[in-house]
Amino acid sequence: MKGKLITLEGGEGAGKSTVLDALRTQLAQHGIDAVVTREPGGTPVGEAIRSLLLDPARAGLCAETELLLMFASRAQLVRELVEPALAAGRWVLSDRFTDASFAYQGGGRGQPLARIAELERWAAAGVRPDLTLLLDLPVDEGLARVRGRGPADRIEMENAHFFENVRDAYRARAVADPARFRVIDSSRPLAYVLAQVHDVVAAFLDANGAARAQGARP
Ligand code: Z5A
Repeated sequence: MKGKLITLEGGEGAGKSTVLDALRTQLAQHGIDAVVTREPGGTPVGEAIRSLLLDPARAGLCAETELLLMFASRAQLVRELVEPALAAGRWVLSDRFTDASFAYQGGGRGQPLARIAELERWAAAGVRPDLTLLLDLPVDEGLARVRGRGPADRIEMENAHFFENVRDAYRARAVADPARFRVIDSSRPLAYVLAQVHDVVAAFLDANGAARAQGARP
C-alpha cells in the first residue's frame, strides 16, 4: 500500500508546529510511524536553501528567486524523502508544502499561479498531499503570538497587507479543493484546535483503512 502525505498549512503563529507533535502521536497510536519533515528544508540541501531564504540580510532577494528556491528545496525533498517514503508505504507529515508557495509567492508576492502550477508539475513531480489541514486565524492574532520570540526572519518582516494576501490565497485554495483541505479555526483555544485536528485525522484514518493496513496495535 502506498503511503499518505498529510500537510499542515497556515500563516504566522497558526500553531502548525504544536499540532504536528499531536498528529505524530495520534498516528503512532494507530501503528503508523510517520516520516516528519518541513518546508523549506527537510533535507541537507533543503536546509541550506532554507537558511538562504530566511536570512534577514538577504533583503534584495527578488520574488522570482524566492519562488525558484522554494521549489529547489521541494524538488530535493520530493525525490530524496517524500517519494521513496510513500513508495515504501510510509506516511509523511510535512510542516508546509506546495500550497505555501501558492499562498506566499502567489498571494503574497503576486507571482503568476499558472507558473507555480507548472513548477508543481515539474519540480515537485506532481506530488500532492492526500490531506491538508489549514490552520486559519486572523493575521493580527497570529503575529501577536510570534511577536517577542526572537528576531524576525526575512519573510516574517513583511507587513500585515502581505500576510492578509497570504491568508486570502490559502482560503481560496481550500474553497477550490474541499476534498483535500480541512480548515481549522486556530484562533480558538489550543485544546479545541487539537480536538478538531484529532477528529479530522481519525476520519481520514478510517476512510483509508489505515489501522488495518498498518497493523494497529490492539
Ligand atoms: N514559505 C514560503 O514563503 N513559501 C513556501 O513554499 C514555503 C514556506 C514552504 C518558514 O516557514 C517561512 O517560509 C514561512 C513561510 C515561508 N514564513 N514566514 N514568515 P515555517 O513554517 O518554518 O515558519 P513559520 O510559519 O514562521 O512558523 P511559525 O510562525 O512558528 O508558526 P507555527 O508553527 O504555525 O506556530 P507554533 O510555533 O506552533 O505556535 C506559535 C505560538 O502560538 C506558540 O507560542 C504556541 O504555543 C502558540 N499557539 C499555538 N496554537 C495556539 C492556540 N490555539 N491558542 C493560543 N496559542 C497558540
